[in-house]
Amino acid sequence: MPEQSRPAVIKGNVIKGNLNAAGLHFGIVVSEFNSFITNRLLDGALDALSRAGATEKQLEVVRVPGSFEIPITAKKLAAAGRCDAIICIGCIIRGETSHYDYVAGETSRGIQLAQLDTGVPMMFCVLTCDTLEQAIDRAGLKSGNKGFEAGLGAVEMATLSRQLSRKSSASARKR
Ligand code: INI
Repeated sequence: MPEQSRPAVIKGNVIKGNLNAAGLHFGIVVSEFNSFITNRLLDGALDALSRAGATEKQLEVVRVPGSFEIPITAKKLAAAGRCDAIICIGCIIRGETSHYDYVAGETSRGIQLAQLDTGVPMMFCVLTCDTLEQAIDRAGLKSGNKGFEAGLGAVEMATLSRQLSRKSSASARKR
């Protein structure tokens, strides 16, 4: 018989981000393709950042032609060293050809590589939808605004990242 797990008697040192944007700097990369949707996602992200206490001085918005151009732009922005987190906003809608698969696949892969290469957290706020209606639902209608969620996620990851960097430099000093 497998041994039953018992309630934990120790909690461990839990490290978690918070929703206070004070002293942080954010980049937002927005695709112009399907701007009817991406501008609404941008509004949602800005709303979340402002509710977390961010002001305009703490933000920079960079516009790119399409989602495919988001990864290189986010990587360059991260490499410039100003941003604690970057929000990547796009909207890819399935068409009649396989173009969608290439754009969606490379955009998500590129954003993941960009955050792993630079160490700057990047929020994946790129909608990948079969229909325009699905995109509208996620840009402020039935399914909330994914930009707002990404904005909160950016603050949480930026504050978490700062804590982790402080901890690793403190433990390096002890050695
Ligand atoms: N870019 C998008 O952001 N969404 C789309 O739905 C889309 N479609 O369907 O083609 C799209 N294509 C453009 C692409 O991102 C590049 O800008 C283009 O291929 C030039 O590199």
